[in-house]
Amino acid sequence: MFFLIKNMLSKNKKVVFLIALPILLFSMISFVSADCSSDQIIMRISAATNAHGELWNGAGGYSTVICYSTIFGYSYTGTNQHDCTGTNKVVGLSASTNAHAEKPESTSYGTTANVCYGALQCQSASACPSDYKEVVRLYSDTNAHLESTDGTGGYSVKICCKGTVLKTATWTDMTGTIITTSDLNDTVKLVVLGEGMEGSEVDFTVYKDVAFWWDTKIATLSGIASTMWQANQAGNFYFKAKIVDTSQEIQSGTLAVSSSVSNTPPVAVITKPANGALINMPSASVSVSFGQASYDSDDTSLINYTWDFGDGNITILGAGSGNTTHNYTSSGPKYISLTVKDARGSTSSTDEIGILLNGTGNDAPLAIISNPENTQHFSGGSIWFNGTLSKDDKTPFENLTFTWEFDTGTPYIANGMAGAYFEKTFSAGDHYVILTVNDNDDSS
Ligand SMILES: [Ca+2]
Ligand SMILES: [Ca+2]
Ligand SMILES: [Ca+2]
Repeated sequence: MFFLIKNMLSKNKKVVFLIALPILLFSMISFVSADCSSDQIIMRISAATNAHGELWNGAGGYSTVICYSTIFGYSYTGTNQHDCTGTNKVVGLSASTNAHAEKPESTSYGTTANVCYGALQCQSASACPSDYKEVVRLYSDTNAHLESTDGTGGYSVKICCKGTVLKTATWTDMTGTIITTSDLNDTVKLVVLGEGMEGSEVDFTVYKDVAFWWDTKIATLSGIASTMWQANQAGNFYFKAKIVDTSQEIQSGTLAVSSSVSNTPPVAVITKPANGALINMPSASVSVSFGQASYDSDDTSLINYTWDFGDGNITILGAGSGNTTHNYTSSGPKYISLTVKDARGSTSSTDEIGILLNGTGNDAPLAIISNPENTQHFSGGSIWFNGTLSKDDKTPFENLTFTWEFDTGTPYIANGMAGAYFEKTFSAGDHYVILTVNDNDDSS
């Protein structure tokens, strides 16, 4: 058709035609690059189906481009994206251009012309798992022609890849609520979100924003998608997060830390079972229900509950009721403690109770000091010691021997109520006391 026109045209018109040809070529090239910039090209294939393949920069200049940003819906921002890391192989090629392909699990082509990209994790499948994207298809596992994901050949070996990309970096409180301010000594979370990041380790670096000078590096932390930092100085802070072994880095917004400490620690309260409860254990195990009514005066929620059941088992519950059950497989006295943490990372002091699991044999007595409380402060005067919640499975209370050992002076030893409840005077300073209860029946 062009030939016919050429012969029919005058010399002037022929010149116009010769100019039009390079314009046409230029617009074809720019069409491809507008769809996929070269840094997003995973590889090229010679046609939409029944195609040979080449590397992203293969000499064939194949027009069908397998494009990261098109497939995943966002651009890969890391550098050296075409380097092979050992985990980012997409397919193997028999040569750098005009090549047959094999699935990423196969190694018969060696490593000279592997298609690799960014932090992709790829596998072959007949259908891609839901968290994977189909990138390209092969006719067979190896020595195969290729087609694009919209190719018409219906090729059965799908190359399925997961992208990894950082999308957002935010400061949150311990409940995950995004924050831009905190008070001094609050614990905050540094959180990154992205795609395909499951299990990826992230390096976090906290910087202090210093006006008219270089920003100061404050802390280097790491974690899987998030980490925690105690805001231990006032000022404006931001963090950078980088996926380990990749060049992908993202920067957060500002967290303004005030100069005042305002967080009141939460209070742990065990409500069930009652302190000093005797629970019968007629068989080898018994399930005990634990209830709590812990609270925090200035945070809306508690983020975790740490129960120590006194038999070597500890359970940490996340936000929620904080109630739990525990199955004991040994009888005798058990000393249970609860600590809770608030949304700004402050931990309560420990609430403690003791219970006696009454097994079929003779069990050791339960020793409970219900006054004074642990770490209680007194301003002079005498102190009443109360061990009346102590008990044994067989020996009556009046026959139990109470031995109170203090940090100074001789121990106080007496039976029954006289041993469980008495008054004593101390010098100023820190003191401690240890109570031992003996059932005079081989257990204490
Ligand atoms: Ca609080
Ligand atoms: Ca018993
Ligand atoms: Ca006993």
